[in-house]
Amino acid sequence: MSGEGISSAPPPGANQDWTIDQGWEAYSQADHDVWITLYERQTQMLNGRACDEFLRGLDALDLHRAGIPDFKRINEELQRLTGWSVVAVPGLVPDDVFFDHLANRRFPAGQFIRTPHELDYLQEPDIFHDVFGHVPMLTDPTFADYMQAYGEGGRRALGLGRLANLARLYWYTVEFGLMNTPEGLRIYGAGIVSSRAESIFALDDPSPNRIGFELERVMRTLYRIDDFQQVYFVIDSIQTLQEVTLRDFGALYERLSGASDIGVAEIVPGDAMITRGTQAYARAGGRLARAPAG
Ligand code: HBI
Ligand code: FE
Repeated sequence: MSGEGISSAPPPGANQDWTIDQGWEAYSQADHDVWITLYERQTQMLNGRACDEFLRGLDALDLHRAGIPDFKRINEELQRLTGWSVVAVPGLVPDDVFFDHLANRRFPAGQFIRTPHELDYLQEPDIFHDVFGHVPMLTDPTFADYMQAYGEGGRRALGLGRLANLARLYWYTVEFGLMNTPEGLRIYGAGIVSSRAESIFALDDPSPNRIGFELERVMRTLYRIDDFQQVYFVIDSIQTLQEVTLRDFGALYERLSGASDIGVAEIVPGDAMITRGTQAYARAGGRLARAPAG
């Protein structure tokens, strides 16, 4: 998630906007098998866990069991549904490049896939996280607009020096968001839906706090990139998320520049508690401190 600074040059072989050819024909059978393994274990689990928008998107794109999808194929349907497309990139791209793609309704997706030895944890976003995790939500028209607005807002935040605040909004919504529905809590965050262990932890474990989404609160909250989250923020719907983030953030950034950060396990006055977590998991040292993920 941490970009690599502004205006660094693209790596050799990449275009000026950091895109590369997906090179779909060059994936090996072992690469496709990793996709199939991950795809099957996630889809089995996500009924009743992922939100309807995500599950509908997965169906619409027909991210089938045959292996790594060809972007040419998914882009036809994605273009038709919301005008978005997926473009291949080598890995993390600089913040300004990332925002420019989003503002133009292009989602940059890692071209490579993890090895069979790192099915559960890897640092850089690969094609499974990016395509399975992010792209289904981009078939939802409201979420599609939210992501474009994030790209536009990102360019603005960069200019104003408030990117740290805006990145927290992305983290706690696009990556790790939960949604309150009449059927119960559901996942919409890509970092959760693309992880077997966190898809269970985020909804069922007594450890993390689950708190009603409040924009300013979220933008003040630190996050961790090395383990399961200690707090999840819960929206009522994609529509309400889009409505509260549509307004101009100028005044908000002013207030944030004088406000203190909030720790990952902190509860502050005004929090709408959905679950008060025990934090038992984090206190016991977490996953990565104990043993390699299995
Ligand atoms: N690049 N490929 C890729 N994917 C991301 O999610 C990403 C990125 N560059 C920067 C970035 N995210 C974040 O720093 C911003 O959302 C703040
Ligand atoms: Fe992501």
